[in-house]
Amino acid sequence: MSTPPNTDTGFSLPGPPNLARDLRARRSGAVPGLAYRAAAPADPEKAAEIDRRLEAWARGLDLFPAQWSGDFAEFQCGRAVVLQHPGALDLERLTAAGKFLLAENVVDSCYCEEDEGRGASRSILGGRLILAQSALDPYHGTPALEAEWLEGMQADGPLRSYYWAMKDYAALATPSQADRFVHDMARLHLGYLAEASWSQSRYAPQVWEYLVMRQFNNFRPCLSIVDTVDGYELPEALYARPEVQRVTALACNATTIVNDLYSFTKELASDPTHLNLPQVVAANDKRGLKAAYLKSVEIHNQVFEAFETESAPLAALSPLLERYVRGLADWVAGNHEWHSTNTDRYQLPNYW
Ligand code: LA6
Ligand code: MG
Ligand code: MG
Repeated sequence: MSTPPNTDTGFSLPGPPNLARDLRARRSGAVPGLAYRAAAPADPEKAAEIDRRLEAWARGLDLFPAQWSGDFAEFQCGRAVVLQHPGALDLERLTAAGKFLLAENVVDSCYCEEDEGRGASRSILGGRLILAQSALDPYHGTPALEAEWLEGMQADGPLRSYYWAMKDYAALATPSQADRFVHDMARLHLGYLAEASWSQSRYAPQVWEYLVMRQFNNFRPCLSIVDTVDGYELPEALYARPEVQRVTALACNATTIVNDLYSFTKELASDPTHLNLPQVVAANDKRGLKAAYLKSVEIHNQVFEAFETESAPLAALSPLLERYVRGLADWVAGNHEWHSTNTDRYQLPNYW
């Protein structure tokens, strides 16, 4: 990682105003000035095969009504996991990652995001999420109550998707890897609850408070499975070390701030009060959305650079750690590529 990351600064020297250029919305490509690494290109055949498997799985479990099929295609789940896991051992493991990605987005969409019109409601979110957590982290009690729980886990698409995705993952992962994932999902659900609570009470967080919430409402569960998908295990004793936890969190935070930057216009259009980093910076700094957006790019870059700087000495410690931080870096790069090219879902603001 000795080469500098890409930073298409996009900033030009002052010159005569170019009205035509200023009026043109900048619709695709990477955010100017954003630090990122190029991802390994995704094999379209592989992505299409994962999508076929995921769509058949989703249909078999009746995860969503037929009218959402277009949204499934637009999301490009297969392409996402192929980009994010270039070292995947096989298609089975990529499909397991895809099932989680799909399930996590079904839960986010159906339980959390009220403006998406899929029945999400903040006031009942806590009760829904505790049951959803149990789809991953089974209930233990009397045989009769366990049978009721099992039946309850089939009640809706979000529960079915979590339950069946976890069954497949647990068959591929070690018990420690499966347990690690369960805990990262509990963190995600805690983040969802804080987001909903602040939205309901119209709380305007400080930037650091927002980023704490976003460290939990985060892509971390996706990065939590990089070793399983690549077919090895980073043992718990290494994973738990504070410096490994720190680079893991930095990678997860960089990649989640990337979502805030790419989904900024989508979220502004659907709900002008939707919290994301540029919005929170704007509310705190009171210098407008454009200045806030550019400052958010800088915050991202510092987090991204800290991940790169601090993961290099860890990679030098052991081949397992080298493989693990490479898996994190691959996920960050692949996720950036997916966001920057998924122009059906995300468009950039006209700030450059
Ligand atoms: C997506 O952000 C995100 F970061 C999540 C933690 C939710 C999905 C969870 C996974 C994959 P957002 P957008 C673990 O909810 O911008 O802002 O695509 O999604 O609508
Ligand atoms: Mg969300
Ligand atoms: Mg977003």
